[in-house]
Amino acid sequence: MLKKNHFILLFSIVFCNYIFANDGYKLWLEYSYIKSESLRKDYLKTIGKLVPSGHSETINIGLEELKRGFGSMLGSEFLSSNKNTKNTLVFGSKANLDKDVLIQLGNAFNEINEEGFIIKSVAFKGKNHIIITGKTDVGVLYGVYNFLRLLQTNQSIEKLHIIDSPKINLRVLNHWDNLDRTVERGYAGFSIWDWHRLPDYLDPRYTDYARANASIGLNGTVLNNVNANAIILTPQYLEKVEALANIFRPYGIKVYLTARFSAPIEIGGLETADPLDYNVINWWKEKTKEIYQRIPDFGGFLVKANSEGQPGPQNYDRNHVDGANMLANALEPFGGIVMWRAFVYSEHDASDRAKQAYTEFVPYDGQFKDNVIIQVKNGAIDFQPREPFHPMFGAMPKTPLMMEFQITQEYLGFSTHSIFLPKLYEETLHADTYRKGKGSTVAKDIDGSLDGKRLTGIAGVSNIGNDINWTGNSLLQANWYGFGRLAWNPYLSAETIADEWLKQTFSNNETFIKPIKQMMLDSREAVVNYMTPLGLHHIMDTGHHYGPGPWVSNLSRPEWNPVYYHKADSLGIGFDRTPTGSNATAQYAPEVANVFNDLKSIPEQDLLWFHHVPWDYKLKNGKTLWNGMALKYQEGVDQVASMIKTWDKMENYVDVERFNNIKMLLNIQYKEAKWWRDACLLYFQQFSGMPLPEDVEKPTQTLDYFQSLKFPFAPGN
Ligand code: GCW
Repeated sequence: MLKKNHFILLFSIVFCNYIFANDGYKLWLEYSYIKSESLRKDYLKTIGKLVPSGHSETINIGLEELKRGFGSMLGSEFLSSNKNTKNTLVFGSKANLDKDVLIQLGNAFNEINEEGFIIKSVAFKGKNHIIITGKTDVGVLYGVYNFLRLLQTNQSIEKLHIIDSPKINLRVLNHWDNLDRTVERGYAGFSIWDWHRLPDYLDPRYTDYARANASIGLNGTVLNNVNANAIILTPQYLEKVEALANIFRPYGIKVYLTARFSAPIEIGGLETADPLDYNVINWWKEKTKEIYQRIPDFGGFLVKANSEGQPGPQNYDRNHVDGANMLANALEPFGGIVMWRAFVYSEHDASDRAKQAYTEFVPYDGQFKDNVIIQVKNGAIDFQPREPFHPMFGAMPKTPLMMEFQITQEYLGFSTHSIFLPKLYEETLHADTYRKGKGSTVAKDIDGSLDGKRLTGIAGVSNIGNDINWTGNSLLQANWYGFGRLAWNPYLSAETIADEWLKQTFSNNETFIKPIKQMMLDSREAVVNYMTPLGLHHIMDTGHHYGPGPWVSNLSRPEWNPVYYHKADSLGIGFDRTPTGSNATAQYAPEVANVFNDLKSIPEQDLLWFHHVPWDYKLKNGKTLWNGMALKYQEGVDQVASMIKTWDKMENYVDVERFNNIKMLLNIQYKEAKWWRDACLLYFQQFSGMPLPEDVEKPTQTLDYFQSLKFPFAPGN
């Protein structure tokens, strides 16, 4: 017979596991029980009965989400207390609201777009109500998640009057997922799309993915890699895509596919993929029709053409406009769009790689069809820890430009390095292009307000895989979250995002929030410091891009070699992109170019991106370039050491599982930060011929050792 203390023991084992085990799967939809009784009581009193208006899958998802959120945050009291109250929480779209309710909302609907929402507290007929509404059911769902966020972050829900709409139309994740489930540049396991078992086996994770995206306002997903495989467009695979689209639809998420330009040859049996060829045009028209028969709200195609060996219109002496417009014509009758990537650089073009996209695209401004949007990476090279904004932003006033950020950390230490990317995103979005005078920020080009563009978009290359916690490192969930929040509103600050993410994901306790928020906000600069300080770039080891490789110089294409980017020699270091060098600065507005060209005005963080300067060049702090650079590397290492210290103090505020996940990864990051520092400084020292300043730790190994390291199985390659 079990004795009383056995029960206690059993209970505490179960209970402890419940409290202390958390694999991170729930992301920011943790809905932790609200510990403050008075806050819980306030919430319970104010919310009252749930009254959905209208019937749809989307409204039902909203209802289930509210029940789940309230049940979990407010506990069983929620179910009992709201029976005896007169208060209600009414949610439904405009068309389904009662007249009494509508009157209370006045003109608010004029202030939102199709995906926007209104959350308002009103009192009438002696009762209090909270209304969550929008023009569409999906708008209502966004409102529901926003309302839940208020509780998750312990905010007041009295006298609510929130009116909000997304500022950007297309808010999409790009999955670089291959059909064999490997993920190009993916560091969180394999692809979550189980193509083999689709369409019959619908992994519950697909629904959880859709929930997570809807909760931050993302409304599109490109399922497959931009280095595309035409097989995704065959009926066998389209049936699988259709199954995913059906799951995502009620969450407001559209499915897009990458279109391999040579698909008419590979799966269509044609001899050419020339975009002006009648049979090719027709093939794409028929293929598009076939897709829409299955998926009536299919979003459209994302295309990487004539880039890094991918086929494209230039194979047939045609140009980007010919290629993009041909696909756009096929999609137009169904309302689909083409996202045509500007990530191009050619082995036949000897000019500075940083100039090539602008040179190839800007002359075509105004020539693309209305349903084409050009997808431009945040910087002109390739997702580096820091890049000046891409000069194409602001430079094509008649062409919609879509931002492409990388959420996965190809050049940023993979999922091992804890870095909070909204700091990087914010820097690019706030950058001023000066195309229409001061204040012409990149964000204003992206949201269309600078030139009155109607089609607007932003894409993030996903960091999601089938690891239990989605992103391999629990802290990196914040980058998926933060990308979504900035896609909704590119003017949000990284600090706000860190604050709300931490509260939803971990705890509202200020003793935890304050130091960890600061740690996140500083983490991006730490990575820049120990990898590529002062404007250095693309010095990662080649191919896999894991770890330092500034010495690599033997690859066939010059611009694949790190030496191409840092140009270190006995005289100095850096890439001269001013008029005395490649003159890439001329692609910016004169106000910006002047700042970059002049050593007196260039921000030091971009110094070596734009200038080749001598080793004894004087930095603003009076130190020589060599000493300053060495100290930056050391600073980066020290910053990671302090991240570890900060995290170690948090043991009592975080469940064991996530605490250890992050702790172990931070320790690896520390090792790798030192590796970066030592390898880069030893290598560059050969050119500077100068000793390391005193405050820089002695290298742990020789340069030969670092150069001998090989990583044949580095992930994501
Ligand atoms: O960053 C480079 C990557 C490639 C990638 C390419 C691109 C999908 O090394 O892996 O290909 O950019 O963005 O197309």
